Amino acid sequence: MSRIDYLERIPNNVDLAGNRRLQRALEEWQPKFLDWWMEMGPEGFQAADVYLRTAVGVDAQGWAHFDWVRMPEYRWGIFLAEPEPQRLIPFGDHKGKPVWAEVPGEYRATLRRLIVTQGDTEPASVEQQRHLGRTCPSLYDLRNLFQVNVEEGRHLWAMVYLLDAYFGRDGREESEALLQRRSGDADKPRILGAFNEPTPDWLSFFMFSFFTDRDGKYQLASLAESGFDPLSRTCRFMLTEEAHHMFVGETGVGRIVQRTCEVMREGKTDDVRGRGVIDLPTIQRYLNFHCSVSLDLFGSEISTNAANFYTNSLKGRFEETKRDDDRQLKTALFPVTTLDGERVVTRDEPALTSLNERLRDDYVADCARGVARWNQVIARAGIDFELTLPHRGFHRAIGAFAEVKVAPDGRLISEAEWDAHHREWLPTDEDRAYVASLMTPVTQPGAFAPWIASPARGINGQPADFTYVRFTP
Ligand code: BYC
Repeated sequence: MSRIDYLERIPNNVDLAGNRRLQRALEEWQPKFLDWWMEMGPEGFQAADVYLRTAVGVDAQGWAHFDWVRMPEYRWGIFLAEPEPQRLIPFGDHKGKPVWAEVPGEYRATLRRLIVTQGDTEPASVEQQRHLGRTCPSLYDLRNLFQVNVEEGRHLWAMVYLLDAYFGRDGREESEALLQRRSGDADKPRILGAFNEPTPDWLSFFMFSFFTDRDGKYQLASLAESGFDPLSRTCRFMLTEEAHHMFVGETGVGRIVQRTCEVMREGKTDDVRGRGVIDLPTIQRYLNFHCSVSLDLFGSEISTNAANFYTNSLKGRFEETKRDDDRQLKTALFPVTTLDGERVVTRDEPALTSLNERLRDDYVADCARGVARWNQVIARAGIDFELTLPHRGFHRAIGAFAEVKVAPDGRLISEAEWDAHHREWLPTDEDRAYVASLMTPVTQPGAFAPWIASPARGINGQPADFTYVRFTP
């Protein structure tokens, strides 16, 4: 397997030492990144020793090494998946030609925009989560939060490498700007909507990791098909890390659901707010919120941008190489759920301009599988309740549904009906205050906050009472 050189100031498997100009650019950016990390990264824990995994190779097997690290000393680096020999462009107008090792001049601006948009989400999520350590439900969860955070930091490095290596001065300026924008800032916000929403509590964090990180999976998988090979290889390795983030989200919500169900059974009641756990309707409202803002991240149903990304062989479909159509889609159609006047309809649209929607479909199907697993937890407890994904038109700010009000069940409704009912569908101030009231930190090894079940197993096979984070006195 291709080892990563850890003797370098910036660990990498891209022979940085052989490219002095690039090495200098990245070494100039490194202290700025660290300043950003100290200012905007996990608050209050920069001196703690955390049991973190670090990539030591880029193979699917055995790529991670676990050890104690202070987060500012984490070895953020540049890791690309191994090149596929003789890889050919899998789709679009350039299908069948050798992949590009350099940026084609005519696609420079478009590619830069795609890479910046992706890169911007990574520091944004760290900023959104920076206060959560203070209210961790356990050392196990605290460690998982920090693992996610350092890896999002590494994903920023991944995009900055592409910008600095392939986009010259413009790229270096973009790399600086990625450290300047701030999640939720009125003057210099992050680019995409969901990354400006606060993540105030751990239920939000787990929902974000389930829904929003999963958008990351689908966007990265589409970019991993790119004809621009360095982008493809970068995204392929990022996907390996991303899987853990979604695990954190899915098992986090699953453990909350499990604990709630236990308390419902013990007390033979669904009125559990007085009993220190999060009631299922509140979990549903958080789900509705995070699902809908994440659906927005796929862009409009009909998008000429998406068509151009595909036609230019820059951004493919999910699992593009497994599709057995012509992979150019010039005459193909795709069923798109959208608005027709006052009605929600599904109608055939040109496949090329529908690519955002197609990716959203793949995403929704994946989300549904996770929700079904949560419902198994509820069913096993013998409780008559089902969590459901809201209709894709619900609470949207991007695309056709942004213009109208849609109920979670997909009915188009009036403003008055929305006003009368939205408190049943989205987290209310009371919900958020209640969830916040449960967020008291638990830091004894092996202990868990009363609103969340313990995990099925420890990280890297560690025992239940393992001290995942050591605080310095
Ligand atoms: N908020 O043609 P349209 C992750 C803009 S998450 C604000 O439909 P397009 C992660 C759009 O930019 C994955 N603006 O859009 C997860 C466009 O502006 P311009 C992130 C939005 O281009 C957790 C205009 O509206 N990766 O990795 O087809 C933790 C017209 O829209 C939004 C990527 O996003 C929005 N939600 O599709 C950490 C991949 N949506 O160009 C990390 C790269 C659209 O007219 N990005 N707009 O000025 C893309 O592939 C595309 O840019 C998008 C949008 C899918 C985002």
